[in-house]
Order: sequence, then structure tokens, then C-alpha cells
Amino acid sequence: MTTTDPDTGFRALDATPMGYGSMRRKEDARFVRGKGRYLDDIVLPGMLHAAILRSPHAHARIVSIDTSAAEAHPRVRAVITGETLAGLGLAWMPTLSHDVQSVLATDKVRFQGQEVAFVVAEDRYSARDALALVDVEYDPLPAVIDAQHALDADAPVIRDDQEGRTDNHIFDWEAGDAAATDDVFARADVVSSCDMLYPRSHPAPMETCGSIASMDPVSGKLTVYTTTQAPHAHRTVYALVAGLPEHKIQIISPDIGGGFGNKVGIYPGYVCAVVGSIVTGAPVKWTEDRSENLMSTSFARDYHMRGEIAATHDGKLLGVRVTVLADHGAFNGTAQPSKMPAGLFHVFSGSYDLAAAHCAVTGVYTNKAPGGVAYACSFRITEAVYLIERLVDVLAHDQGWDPAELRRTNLLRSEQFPYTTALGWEYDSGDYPRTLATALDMAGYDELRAEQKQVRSAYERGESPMLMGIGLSFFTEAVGAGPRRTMDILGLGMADGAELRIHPTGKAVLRLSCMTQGQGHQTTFAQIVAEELGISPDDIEVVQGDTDQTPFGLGTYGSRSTPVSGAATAMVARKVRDRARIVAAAMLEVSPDDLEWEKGAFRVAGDPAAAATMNEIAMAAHSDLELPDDVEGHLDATCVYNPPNLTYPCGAYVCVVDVDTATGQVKVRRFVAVDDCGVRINPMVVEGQVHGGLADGIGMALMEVMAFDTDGNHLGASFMDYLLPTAMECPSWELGETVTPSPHHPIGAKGVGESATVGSPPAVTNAVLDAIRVRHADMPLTPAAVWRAVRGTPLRTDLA
Ligand code: MCN
Ligand code: CUM
Repeated sequence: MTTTDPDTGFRALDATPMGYGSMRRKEDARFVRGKGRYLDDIVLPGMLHAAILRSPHAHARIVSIDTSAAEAHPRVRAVITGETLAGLGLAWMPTLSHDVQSVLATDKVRFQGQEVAFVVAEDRYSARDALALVDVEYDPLPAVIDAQHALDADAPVIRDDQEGRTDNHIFDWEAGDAAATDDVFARADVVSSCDMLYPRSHPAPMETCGSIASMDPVSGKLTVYTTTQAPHAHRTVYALVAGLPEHKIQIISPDIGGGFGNKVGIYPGYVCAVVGSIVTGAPVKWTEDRSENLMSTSFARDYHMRGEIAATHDGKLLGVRVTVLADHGAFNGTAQPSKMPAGLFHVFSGSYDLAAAHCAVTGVYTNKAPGGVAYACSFRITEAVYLIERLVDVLAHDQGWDPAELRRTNLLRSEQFPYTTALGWEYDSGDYPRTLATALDMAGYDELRAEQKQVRSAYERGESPMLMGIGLSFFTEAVGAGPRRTMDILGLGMADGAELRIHPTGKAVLRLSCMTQGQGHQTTFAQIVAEELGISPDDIEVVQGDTDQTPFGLGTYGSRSTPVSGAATAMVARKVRDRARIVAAAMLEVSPDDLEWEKGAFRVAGDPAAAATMNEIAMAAHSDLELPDDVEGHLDATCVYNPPNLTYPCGAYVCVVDVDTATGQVKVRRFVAVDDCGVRINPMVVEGQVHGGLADGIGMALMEVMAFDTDGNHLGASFMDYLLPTAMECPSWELGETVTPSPHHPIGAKGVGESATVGSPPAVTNAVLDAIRVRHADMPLTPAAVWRAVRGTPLRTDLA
């Protein structure tokens, strides 16, 4: 259980630990003083500024674009259109899902906010002003907004750029054994089914996306400062698109003000900034504003799901069957391992021992922004966990069963691990019953149910409009993609490199391919090296985000940094330790086998006074000390880590809400979250990650949605309309933990960065629906939606 400071309620800090433990984040010394270096802080000599003209229509043919007035603006240096780009072969770019996406529209616009022209000027204001001088004539077309009508015979064809295309169908994909699942359903005593929408939402990081491109005409080297979670992947994509060798491209990701998946993809503005720099011969900066961010760069979810769950009379879960209609917007640009068009959605059998499961997913084009998957999703596991955890509650509702008991009796037992699911995943470890029991104990489940009864009696007597709800969820996450054998993005296998160099004075530099966006990597990766080598984390510098200075690897998303780069860090530190043993043996004139490692030093077995500390070894490794012939001097190593499997963190969440049936207002009264992410490197950082994700869950369940009207007008393009949770909506979180180390991870750690975002939306939704005794209503459960649900007329919140 968590040790909290009784005065503040916050986790008590350890003194700077020589390894794992709660220490303050090293990066915060900069951040809290306003000394972070974000994209907007970077100013290059002679830098120009760009702005993008965007489509006001969701679907329209472009009749003509007249740029002459904009070009005549005294401070404008270039106006780039799709036609300019077509001349360079850059009007279309590859997406992360083997589709193409328009960089600047040539033929049609396909969503409101699509990029139409790119204006480069001497200052930001002139660039914006000049947008109004670009004259575009559009011929509006009917738009496809509701995915459920995208495949109608008379639906307008969005992607007529593709030869021979007559519909909006992207893919059909399935996982699991359909026949075995049908069999289980045929034999089941009870079946519950439910249609549910996980609505379109947005990662909405505090810092929006942007890029500064600088093409050096003399050296031919392209430098791109950009908000990217995956610098090396971006470099390779630029290399492939521009036909430049990698060594002529340097991607630099400065400090990132939140990513949440929004900064995985490459956006048209980035490509235009590169072209702008080539055309003008100067560095070009493009940054989107808040509305552009919300309308154009990525979205999340948008899964229309029909789920069915089968069980016996006495509550043994047997199987799950699901069909999904996935709204991918106008271009298929979702980010996930290439062979899995629905990402890792097929972990949807969740935390239960099921005989069979099957899913069929159909992807469709609509006239909405492309680039799905972002927003702390672990590649669609948010949708998967929501599906199964809602289905379990629907079944409990239909049969009058207690949702906690139904979960408890069906959770995987610890002796079943490693456990291979009906969908082929091998869960590595977990003690699910203990995790759930811990959460129920902390919440005081039985007392809560008793209180709920009393609240309901008062409501039924007409004394109060208030109802109380208790919502549970139990999730299994799958994080740390690879292995490279089964997972790649655009053909790039999902392994990560690490390089560690110990300087003569015993200080160290660790170079990684992953990229922190606020998760505290500067601290936690230093702690891994500290744990392995006994060097203070304060003496270990972590370098990320510059492709010229770091080894290749696929970046930070899907909570893969700890599972993959973290493993690479432990392995590279162990290589250095092996080298240090040889150096120490030479120093102490004994055989390496006679040495015993004690954090920070090698000691001679049986002669504890004879020892060499890491500091002494580091200096000796760089000195004239004679080393065995096959041992080079210095103290450094490199490593590439190809994960043998994903890691499978889990958690049990209990949410308690008070619902005012008169207004539809929901207040989250309590939230108990017990997470198991294996060994915790920095428990305080883990808890910070969980806090953030729990807030996300309240946002998703109660307020966030990208809604559109029937013409495709985006109704959530500002924070006045797209509501994010604040501290006001969040209770004081009650956190607990269980620790089942990952058996295949070198330090037993599992990722945690998205756990709470994945696990919390169903807990909040289940709580609200439990309060009002409604079988199902779609998120977000806004006051209007709750008010309507109570009165039996559910609301579809994504369409207006
Ligand atoms: N950690 C730990 N012990 C563990 C697991 C993790 O101490 N057993 C620490 C890690 O060392 C790291 C942090 O917790 O400092 C998160 O680690 P991990 O779970 O590996 O996740 P990533 O670092 O790969 O972060 C990615 C994840 C994703 S995909 C999204 S989306 C998200 C999230 O992180 N975006 C975030 N959390 C975020 N937090 C902030 N502040 N900003 C974002 O943009
Ligand atoms: Cu899916 S959002 Mo995170 O994986 O960068």
C-alpha cells in the first residue's frame, strides 16, 4: 500500500535513491522555473513563419485557387498549394496505415479543416492575414458524417482519388475463432448484447503540434525541430518521402508539452514547412493554434461496437463476440502495428477466462479528420476494455447479479499465468483476485452498497432527487510493442536501442530512442542505470529526442518506453557492469570470477576490504591500467532490445458517483484505483501517471466528445465546446498497488502510462448507470445525456 504523508496526502518522497524509489523529477527544476525549451522557444536566424488555409467544407470539389493577392502581400515570401506540391511529387504523403493522405488538397477537400494552402511570411501575423487573400472556389458535395451510413449504397464516395473505388469501405479484419465462439454462444444459458459507441475524442495536449524546418542549401542537410513522440520513425519517413539519406536529416524533438498520442503522426504542416524552407531558402516555422489542433491533427476512438457476452446460469462467463464499425475519417492514418488494422483491440477478452472470443472490425471512410488511435489508448485497448467492462455490467444488470461478484468469480487466477487468451495473447503475470480484493477493501464495497440502498429509498420516497452509483472496472493492458517479429510500423520493427557511456569521473550519459512528453524519463531512466550500477541518478544524464545523438528506435507511445527502452537501459547497464568487472579484476589483480557485485562496487570474495568502486573503475578504465588482450578500454556499451512479449499490467478501479436526477449532474465522489505495473521504478511518477489517466477517464465518460452536425461542421473546435476535465471535477484519488513483476522483463517492470486512461472510463460509466439503473447509455454522460437516460430517451452525443 502507498505511503502517504499524513499532512499533505501526497506520497512521501524518499531521499534521492541509488536506484528505484520516489524521488523528485530532475526535469522539474527546469519546468517549474519556466525554463523548459519547447518548440515555440526556438528561434533560428532568418526564420520565417507559416500559416495554413483550411477547408470550411467537410466535402467539396476545388474549382480554383487564386493565390495572386496573397503573393502580392509585402511580407509574404511564398504561397504553396497542392499544385506546387504536385510538381514536387509531394501533394500526397504515405500514412501510418498504408494509405495516402493529401498534404495540400488538389482535387477535393474531404473534411472540415483540411489543409488547402500554406503561406510563408516574415512574421506570424502577416502569414495569418494573407490566408484571407487566398481565393478558393469550392463546389460543395454531400458529406458522410455518420459512420453507420458510410456504406450505404447512395453514400457519396469520399476517396475517388483511388482508381475504381465505388464505396467508403477501408478494410475488414477479424480475430479469434468465429466457429468456436458461435458454438459457445449456442450452448450458453444466458446471452446479453449491447450496442455502444466509444465516441470520437481528442488527446488535446497543452502544447499544440508544430515544426521548424531548416534546409541548409550548402550542406544539403535538413534539420527539423518538431513535436514528435517518435523522432527516429519520423526521420525514416522523411527519408523515404524526400529521397534523402538519413544522415542528411536531423530530427530534434525539444521539450514536449504533452503528447498523449497526438504527436505520433506526421502532419501536412510538417511536410509543408520542409517545402517552405526549400522554396524560400530560410528556416520555416509552422505551429497550429488550438482550433487547428482540435479539428485537424488526429482524433481518438470513434468505434461503434456491438458486443455480446455469453454465460451459464450460475454466472460463469463463456465467450464474447463483437462487431465493430471503425470510423477512420477521410484518410486511413491510424497508428498501430502494420499487421493489425484495429491495433490491439483484440485483447478484448479482458481479464477473464473465456472459452472463445471473436471480433470482426470494418473500417470506413467518413468526412472527418484522419489519424486515429491517439490519446493514451495503447493502440485501441481503451475501446477493448470499455467494451468488455460494459458488457460484464450489462450482463449483471440483465441477470440481477452483483458486478463485483461476477468479476471476482471469473477473473483469471494467478496459477493460470502465463495465460494464453482465446485471441492468442500470452498474458505474462498478474494476481487479479488480489488486485480486485484490494480495491474493494479500500473502497469499503459492502458499506457502499448499504449506503446506496438508503439513498435509493429516499429517492423512491420522493424525498431527494439524488442517486448514488458504484462502478467497477478490471482491466488488462498490453503494452511494450514489439516483438519485432509480429509488430512493425511501416515495416520498421519495434525494437529500441540504448547507449551508455561512463565518463572517467564516473558520471554517465544514457542515450535513448524513446521521447518523454511529460512522463519524467530524465529521472526514471537514470534511476534504472542507478539501480544497476550504483551511480546516483543525479550523475546520469539522459539524452533523447535528437536523431543525431541517439540510437534508432521507434519512440514513445503505447506505454512502450519502460517495457522496451527501459529493458534496453537495464541490459546496456548490465553490459557495462560486465566490463567493469573485468576492469576491477585487473585493478585488484584477481580473477573476475573472484569478484562479488555489491551495488556500486566489486569486492573480492572473502576479502571485503579489497574493493573497487564504480568511480574508481571508471577512472581506471580510461587509464594506463593493463587490461586483458581482448578487452578494449573505456566503459561503455550499446544494446538493442527486442521484447520477447508485451507486458500486461492490470488494475481494479472503483468509482463512486452522486447523480442529481433533476439536473443530470454527476459528481465523482470517490475513485479508488489499484494498479499493478510490476516493479515500480519511481512510485511517485507512476502515481502521477495514474492521476492523469483517471482524470482522462472522467473527461471521456462525462464530457469529452468531438461532435459534428450533419453537414460535417466540427462542433468542438475550442475548449469552450470540447470540454476537458479539471481539478474541479476530480476527487482526491485513492491509490493502491499490487506488484507482480513481469517474468520476461529484465527488471520486472510493466508500462503504466496509459493504464488509467484505459481502465477508468468504464468505471465512471458503470457508476453512473448503476446509480440510475439504466442498462446502457453512451459516453459522454453529460447532464443532458443523464437527464435523458433517466427518462428513457437516450441521446446520441456525437451528432447534432
Ligand atoms: N514507470 C515506473 N515504473 C513502472 C512503469 C513506469 O516508474 N513500472 C515510469 C516510467 O519510468 C516513466 C513513466 O512511469 O517515467 C511512464 O512510463 P511508461 O508506462 O513506460 O510509458 P511511456 O513512458 O512510454 O509513456 C507513454 C504513455 C503514453 S503512450 C501516453 S499517450 C501518455 C502517457 O504516457 N502521454 C503522456 N502519459 C503521459 N504523461 C504526460 N505527463 N504527458 C503525456 O503526453
Ligand atoms: Cu495511443 S496514445 Mo500514447 O500511445 O502515445
